[in-house]
Amino acid sequence: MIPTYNERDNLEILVRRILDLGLDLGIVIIDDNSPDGTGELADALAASDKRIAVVHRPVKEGIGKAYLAGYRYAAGKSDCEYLVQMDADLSHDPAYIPDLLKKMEGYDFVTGSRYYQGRVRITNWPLSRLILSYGASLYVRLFSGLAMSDPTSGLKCFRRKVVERIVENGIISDGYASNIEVNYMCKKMGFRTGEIPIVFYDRSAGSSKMCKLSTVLGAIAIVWKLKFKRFR
Ligand SMILES: Nc1nc2c(ncn2[C@@H]2O[C@H](COP(=O)(O)OP(=O)(O)O)[C@@H](O)[C@H]2O)c(=O)[nH]1
Ligand SMILES: [Mg+2]
Repeated sequence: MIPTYNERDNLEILVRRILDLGLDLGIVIIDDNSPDGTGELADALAASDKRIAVVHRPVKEGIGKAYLAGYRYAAGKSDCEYLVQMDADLSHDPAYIPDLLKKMEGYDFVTGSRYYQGRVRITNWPLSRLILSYGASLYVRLFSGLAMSDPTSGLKCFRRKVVERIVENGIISDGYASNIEVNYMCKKMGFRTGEIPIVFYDRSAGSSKMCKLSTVLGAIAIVWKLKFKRFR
């Protein structure tokens, strides 16, 4: 599952690299009516290969809602055993997909961690972005009790039963805090949670959609909101 907003220069390269893995998989692209034509490119890719599907959302409502649309799509697919979620901007190397799937043998939910065992593996990020991300991971661990080295990572793999439970419970966050929320939810629902180390490559094409202020506020708030949420 790949959420996209203005990723025309990255999407096709990513899709080719995923398909070149030779795995038994399908790709679903969740596009929020990108002004740069990413949605049309996704349609053209889907028309050329039946393993590719596109969910078009009429307006940009944030990555949390886009993720939820992808989870809904996967939850309804009886032939979907695992769902891998990754960014479109080539920050998440598709070569990690086999590693995620291997790790899933003993887990229900696995994340790709940029801070595995305390070592930072990120290329080309400005220091301000690294401080924000690492600070968020410390904050989340301290106040939510989540024992994960990278609770804001967007690279994740779920068993379908986990995705179904997420859909049933819904997601409160609109933005990037949704990654924290999903991790917390999986833990609260009692799923076995694992991690693999990954190197995160900063995007070389297009631009980040993350607004630092709203992400910080969203991350601070979600940890406390979730303490009061009951999960089904
Ligand atoms: N569908 C959709 N995708 C989004 C939205 N915001 C971000 N994305 C996608 O989510 C992924 C991560 O966003 P990105 O801007 O790279 O965030 P960063 O890597 O944290 O700076 C990329 O594939 C984006 O295109 C959104 O509102 N809707
Ligand atoms: Mg990115």
